[in-house]
Amino acid sequence: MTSKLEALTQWVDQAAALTRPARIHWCDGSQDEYQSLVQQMLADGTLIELNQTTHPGCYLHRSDPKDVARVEHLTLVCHPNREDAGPNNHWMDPAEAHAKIDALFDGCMEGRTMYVIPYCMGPIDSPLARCGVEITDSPYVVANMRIMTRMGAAAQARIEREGTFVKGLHSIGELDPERRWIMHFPAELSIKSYGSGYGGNALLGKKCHALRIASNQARTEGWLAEHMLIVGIENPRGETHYVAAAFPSACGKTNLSMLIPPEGYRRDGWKVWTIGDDICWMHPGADGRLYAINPEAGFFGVAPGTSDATNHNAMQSISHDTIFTNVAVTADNQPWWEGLPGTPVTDWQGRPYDPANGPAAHPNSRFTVSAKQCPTWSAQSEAAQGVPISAIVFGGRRPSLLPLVMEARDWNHGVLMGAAMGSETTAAATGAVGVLRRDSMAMKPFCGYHYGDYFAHWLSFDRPGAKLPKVFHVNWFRKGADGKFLWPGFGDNLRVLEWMIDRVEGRVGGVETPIGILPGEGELKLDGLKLEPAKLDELLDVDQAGWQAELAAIGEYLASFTPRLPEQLAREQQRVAQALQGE
Ligand code: SAT
Ligand code: MN
Repeated sequence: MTSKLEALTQWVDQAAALTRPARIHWCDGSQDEYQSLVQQMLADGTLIELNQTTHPGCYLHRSDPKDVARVEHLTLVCHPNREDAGPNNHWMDPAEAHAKIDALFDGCMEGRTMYVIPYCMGPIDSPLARCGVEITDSPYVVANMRIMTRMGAAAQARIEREGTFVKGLHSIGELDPERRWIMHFPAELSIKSYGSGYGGNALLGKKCHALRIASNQARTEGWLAEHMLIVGIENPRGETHYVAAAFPSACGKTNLSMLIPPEGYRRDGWKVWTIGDDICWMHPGADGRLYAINPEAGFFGVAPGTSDATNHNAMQSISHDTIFTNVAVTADNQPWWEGLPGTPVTDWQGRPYDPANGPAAHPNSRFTVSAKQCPTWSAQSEAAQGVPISAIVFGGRRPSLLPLVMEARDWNHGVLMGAAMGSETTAAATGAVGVLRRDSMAMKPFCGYHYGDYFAHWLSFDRPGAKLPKVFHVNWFRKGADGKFLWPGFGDNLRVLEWMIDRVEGRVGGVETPIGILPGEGELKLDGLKLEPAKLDELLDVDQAGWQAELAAIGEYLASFTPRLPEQLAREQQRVAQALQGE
């Protein structure tokens, strides 16, 4: 039998035999190591120094212009049995997939350094955390992984103790979109990624491990790996409720996780605590509640639109020791993007800024920063047992129909709300922007197995002894006839979160409707907000004909997961459809 340590060294040896690097560097995660990588990348142009007076420790990376987002058509989930991948994933036979990508890996690191990155997703001493090792030839990936995960010696020690880890092999290859694959082998706990240096394709701890592989582990081990932020809301009495919320990429998860309470709330003593902005692992605890950890240690946030007005906490976080990718720069070498004051002189590709070339910063330009730099960072982020979740929230960009907020009548209904989620597409993935697509639980690009089985897994949490969170659906993006957003969003979203917490605590009754429970008259606290009553009516309106059509569309969408669609979920859809008929 091979020892636990040998499992790791053998795999590294195999990867080295395939890719033939000039040298191998085992990352210890130290500050010295980070600094020397930065120096090396500054020397070869991978990083560009930004203004060190205004932005100490901040650097800019310009990616290949054809490598700026996730590539869903090249992202495969290679289960031995095709059916297990479901219609929600691209699939290839594992043997064929290995052969295809190994041909690309063959000798690809010649003359390059191979970096071995042991990392831990979640607090290093948490039983809920899981480890992985990423092998890469990109120092940019190493630097980002150091910010985004608990990386280095401590993670390696845990891996040598446990023996099990997710194996991730990555090379930037030639950065040729024609020679690019992001492959997942859930049965082997392994990932192979070739030809891209972009975040979600290359930082393998993130979407590849913490969602696509982990969703498979979660299914067999009885927990949930979700595309959710985790935020703590502390009321003036000092009680904190934790909320987990799923929105598709680039729909404001980072903003909601760092929300600044409106003026009156701040005066009254409300506080917001950030645990995570993108990924949430939830396990049932001994008391029946769901406990969540953020497997990540940093934020890989969308830059455009981030400003002191929209997210002051993010701006504070990224004022130092941050890696910016594909943003523009100003005359005095500060990072710049659309939504910030000032003017760009150089665009994201390094060209003199010319509006004729489009936005100065790429719409999916990003910042990578340690979560600890956030003023609202919660020490509970390090809690080994996680934080108890009071409410789960689903949402998307829906310009019409979906009300500002609604509550599911029970868990099954909540699962239906999550499964039915839809959103307009954004720049976070390649492809058309602004098209409505169903994105169940915001996991369409990230659920590593058949959606039908995934819905069944969600439903299975409702069992004797479970004390499940309440489930809500929100829509911050509803527009009026004038095409303008009806709801101010950002800090004012706390008003909606407060209503949810009031519901959790049984302080308000809500109003039952066929689509769920909506806030009753006066239950949403709107003092200090200039919102015309007609707008509020529109935000909370239930358009019966529109909803009947929506339920029919949801029914059709769910049917696409037959024969693995759980009967319970089909029945739940029929129940709501019938309730709408009966109105
Ligand atoms: O590219 S990432 O997957 O890391 C970010 C996102 O799309 O949510
Ligand atoms: Mn995301």
